[in-house]
Amino acid sequence: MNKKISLIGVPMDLGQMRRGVDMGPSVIRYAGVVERLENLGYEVEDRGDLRIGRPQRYDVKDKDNLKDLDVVVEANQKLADEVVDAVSGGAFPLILGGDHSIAIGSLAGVAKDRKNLGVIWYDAHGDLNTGETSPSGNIHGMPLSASIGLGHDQLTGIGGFSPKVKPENVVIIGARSLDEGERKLIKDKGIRVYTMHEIDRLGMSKVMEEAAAHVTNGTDGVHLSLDLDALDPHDAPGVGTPVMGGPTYRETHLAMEILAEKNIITSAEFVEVNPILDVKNQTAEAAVALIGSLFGEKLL
Ligand code: B3U
Ligand code: MN
Ligand code: MN
Repeated sequence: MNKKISLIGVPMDLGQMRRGVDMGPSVIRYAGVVERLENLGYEVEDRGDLRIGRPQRYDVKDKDNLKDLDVVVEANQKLADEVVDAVSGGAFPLILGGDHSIAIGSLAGVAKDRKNLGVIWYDAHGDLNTGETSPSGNIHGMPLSASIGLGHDQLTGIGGFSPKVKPENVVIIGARSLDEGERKLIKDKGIRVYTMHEIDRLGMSKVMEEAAAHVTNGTDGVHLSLDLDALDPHDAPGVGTPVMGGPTYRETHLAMEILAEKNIITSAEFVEVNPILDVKNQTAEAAVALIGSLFGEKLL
C-alpha cells in the first residue's frame, strides 16, 4: 500500500435530511484516525475539512427532485479538485464524510487518472437513484448512478467528464434496501451485487474473494466507498438511514482485512457517520477500526 495518505474531510450534510452528519470528519478524527494510521507506519497529511456552502433554506427540491443541488454540486467539484491535488502529490486519498453524496466528487477526482477504475460500494443501499426514480430527492441516494453517467447533467458533469466508472467495474456489497428504479438499473446494466442473501449464503470471505476478482479484472485501480449504514445498526447506530439485518462489525473487519491482504485499494472514503444519532461515538470508532484493518492492522 502507498505509504503516504492524504486525509480529506468533507463536512457535507445536504445530500440527506438528518442534520449532524457534517460532523462526521470531526468525530472520526477524535476517534483517532491519524494516530491509528501513523502507528501502522503511514505518513498522514491531514488536509483538514473542505468548506461547504449553506443553502438559504434546507431540503428545497429546487430542481428536478434534487434537494440542495447547487450546493452539493459546488462541494463535489471542490472535492474532486482536492483529490486530484492529493493524487498528484503521490498520496492515497482517504476521504471522510459527510453524507454519501460526496462520493461523486471523490470518484471524479480519482477517475481523472484511472480510466478503468474498479469500485467496491459497501452499503445497505444501492445509491443508484436519479431525480426521476428517487423517492426522497436526497442526493446521497444517487452518487453511484451519477458516477456511471446517469442523472442530472450537473451531477454527472462534475470533474468535467462522464462517466467516471463503468457499470461492469462496480460491485455493491451489503445491499438490503433497493428502490424499484435501482433494481431495474442493476438488471439493465448488469451491475454485480452481493445482497445480504449472498453474504449469508456464501459467507463474507467468499464474497470478498469474488468481489476482489471482479473489480480487479481489467481495471487500473480500485476505490472503496464504505457507507457506515452497511453495518448492522446494532454495530453502527450513528447513521441517518439504518436498515436492520446488515453485516456485523466483525464481518466488515474481515472484508477490510481481505482487501488489505490483496493490496488492491487505491483510494477510499468512509461516510455517513452522524454523531447526533450515535451512541458514545461507537460508529466513528467502528470507522476508525475498519480503516485500521483496511490499512493492514493485525493482532499478531
Ligand atoms: N434509497 C433511498 C434511501 C437511501 C439511500 N441512501 C441512503 N438512504 N442512505 C433514497 O432516498 O434514495
Ligand atoms: Mn446507505
Ligand atoms: Mn450510501
